[in-house]
Amino acid sequence: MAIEFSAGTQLNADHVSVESRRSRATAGALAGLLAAAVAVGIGELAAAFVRPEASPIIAVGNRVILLTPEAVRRWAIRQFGTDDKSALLTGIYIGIALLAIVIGLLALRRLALGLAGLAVFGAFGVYSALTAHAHQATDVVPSIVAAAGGMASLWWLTRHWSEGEAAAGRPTEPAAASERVTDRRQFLIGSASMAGVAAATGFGGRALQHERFDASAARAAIALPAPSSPAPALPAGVDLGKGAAPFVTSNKDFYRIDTALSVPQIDPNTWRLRIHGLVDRQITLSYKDILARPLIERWITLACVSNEVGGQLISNARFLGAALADVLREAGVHANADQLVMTSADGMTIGAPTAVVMDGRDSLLAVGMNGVPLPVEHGFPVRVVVPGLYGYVSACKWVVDIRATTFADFGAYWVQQGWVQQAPVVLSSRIDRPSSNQVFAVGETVVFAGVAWEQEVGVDKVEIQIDDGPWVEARLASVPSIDTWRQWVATWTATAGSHTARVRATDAKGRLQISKAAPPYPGAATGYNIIQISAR
Ligand SMILES: Nc1nc2c(c(=O)[nH]1)N[C@H]1C(S)=C(S)[C@@H](COP(=O)(O)O)O[C@H]1N2
Ligand SMILES: [Mo]
Repeated sequence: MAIEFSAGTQLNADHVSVESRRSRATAGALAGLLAAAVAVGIGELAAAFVRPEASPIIAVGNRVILLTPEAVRRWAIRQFGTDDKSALLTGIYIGIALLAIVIGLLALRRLALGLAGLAVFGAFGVYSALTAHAHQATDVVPSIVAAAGGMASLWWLTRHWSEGEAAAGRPTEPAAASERVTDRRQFLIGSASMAGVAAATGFGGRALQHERFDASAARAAIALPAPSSPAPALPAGVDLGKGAAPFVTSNKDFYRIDTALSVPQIDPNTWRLRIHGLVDRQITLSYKDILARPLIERWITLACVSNEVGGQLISNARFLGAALADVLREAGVHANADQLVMTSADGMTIGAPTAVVMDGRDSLLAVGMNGVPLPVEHGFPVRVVVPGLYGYVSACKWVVDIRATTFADFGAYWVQQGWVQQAPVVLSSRIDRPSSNQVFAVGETVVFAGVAWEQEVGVDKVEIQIDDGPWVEARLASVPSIDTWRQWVATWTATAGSHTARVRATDAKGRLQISKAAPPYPGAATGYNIIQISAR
């Protein structure tokens, strides 16, 4: 650290001013950063006594997500994929650090300005907490306490620095030199302790949040009942073993897309699902009620509408759950209720077409995934899964409310962002192997492998084309149902030069995949997955 505080040296006037300006800037930046760190830490600790979502960082992050234009959000998903949340949090920390430095520098000039800066910070936290979906009144507390802690720290640090500076400005006064040393020493000791306080409250607060709110212990205690209608045994040959994505995606590899910066931690014992709106009778189900229903288990491939051609935002798992259509029939959904608006514990709304959900497909109130209770980040305790619909119009995680209404009456979250209102999965195919730009030897047998999907319809044919050659039919893997993706494999003998390889699928209704390239927004990407390879 470049803070100069040895009082004995007598420097010439020019040197002193440059030197002291430099150390003043360092001190200001340090004071600002430490004040912000203390604020963030105290905010985390306070959130441990309210709830994790009330952490100022999380509240502000969620607000930033809501304030971010949809185009930027799409860019972030394209750039960072499922790491979009860490990218956002990193951005927020960097932003806070930069603002904190400015606030610290201001504070050394005029303390009131620095304090006002921190107050604005706190106010933004309060505003974020108050405007979050599904917020609670006490959510503002951590932001207020955090701002107060940050302001106190800034005040203390700048006071000690300024008093040291004032003493340094009275060089003829015999007591001044030692006063300056004492103040500078206090500034440094204070800084170190504040760094300690920030780390202890920050990390301790996070740990305490986990301790008090983590749903994983409750999840671990759950024994899922056996399904009354088990998933079909996987036929031989669902995996061709040639480099396509594995037929079953493990829970840890399953893609994750949601707006939840802090994953909702729900106690299954207090969880309730309310079904209401345009229904004959409102129904409220507990987790036990769901488990007591006949459970069905199905292989279902879930896809995200934001998936680019060739993208990874699609996975396949064995889901276990209660039949959603049965529950809706018991509630007596009115004929005019063309939309089911599902709300999650964090306030996300997802709207699905009632007719599609109830057309006989295996729409689930899912509780299990690949033989275990739903992972917390995939919607524990209960989520919706509707085969054949993109996640954003069906697969509500942490679902707590289903309201029968109309599309005319309500636009769900993503639809308000401009995504199309109703979105059946589009017939698509992907090349998983070889990787783009891979180089082969002339005469070598090149193995192409990948997956194709159109849930609820099924894939009947996959073809690859090298350059302008003929379309060559690939060998298809077996599938347990039309609700999953399907592996394919094809071979080609490499000829010299660089080549373009493309893939296309035909569905069980004989329809060819759309060749026109279009980006995901506003209603699913189309176009063939194309890669370049070469041989020499
Ligand atoms: N509560 C909630 N549910 C949600 C979302 C969300 O942001 N919040 N995202 C949806 C989207 S866009 C998709 S693609 C799927 C992804 O589910 P997964 O994360 O389990 O793969 O969840 C859907 N359900
Ligand atoms: Mo999605």
